[in-house]
Amino acid sequence: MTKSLVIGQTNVGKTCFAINFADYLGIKELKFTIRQPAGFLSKQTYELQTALKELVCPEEHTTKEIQEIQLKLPAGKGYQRVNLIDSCGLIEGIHPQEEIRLAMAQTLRKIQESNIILHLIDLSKLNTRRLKELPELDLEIYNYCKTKKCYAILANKIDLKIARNNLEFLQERLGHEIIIPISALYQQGFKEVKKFLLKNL
Ligand SMILES: Nc1nc2c(ncn2[C@@H]2O[C@H](COP(=O)(O)OP(=O)(O)OP(=O)(O)O)[C@@H](O)[C@H]2O)c(=O)[nH]1
Ligand SMILES: [Mg+2]
Repeated sequence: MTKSLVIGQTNVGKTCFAINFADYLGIKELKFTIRQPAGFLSKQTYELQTALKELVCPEEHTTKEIQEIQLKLPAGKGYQRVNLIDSCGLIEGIHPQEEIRLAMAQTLRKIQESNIILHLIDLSKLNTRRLKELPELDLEIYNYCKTKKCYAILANKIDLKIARNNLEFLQERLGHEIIIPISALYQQGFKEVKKFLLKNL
């Protein structure tokens, strides 16, 4: 089955996107397969609201493992299946906690195994940088994935005013065609994400 990895810095909205995108596709019960960095595998089923409450959080590194959900995308008279993989957020430099370092290494391994990369960038964070420059980590993901993988940037938190101002900067810097503006929280831009996935399954 096609594997689509949701990747990005910590706290950009990866888990919120994975859960709400599943909701958008009509999934009532979220069945996660959880892969710990040490290799242990478990399953967990959530109601939508419980998943949002327990797994989405303003703290950094809420997700410390791989969380996979199987999605069915309506295509013609049938469905196309895709495995949506939520991952531990990445940071620049070396994290002091071993648990997080191992989880980040697991995320990096998943890049190799995945067919499609959905790279989330938090638009609202872009202008906290003095030169309005893109974070090095996002540039590295972009440079690696754009040539090797089927790749899109999901420019997240477009519901925030500050984010809308920064979208233009991102588009100028990396090109319009690769960027899909979304709000993971309010399910905006999901039609375009679905279209992108269907085109590439
Ligand atoms: N305004 C706004 N907030 C969002 C959006 N998406 C996510 N958030 C908020 O951003 C915070 C982080 O969301 P998560 O989904 O936990 O982010 P993550 O990337 O999975 O974070 P880690 O697992 O900790 O790396 C939460 O407080 C969310 O409510 C969005 O589209 N708009
Ligand atoms: Mg998360």
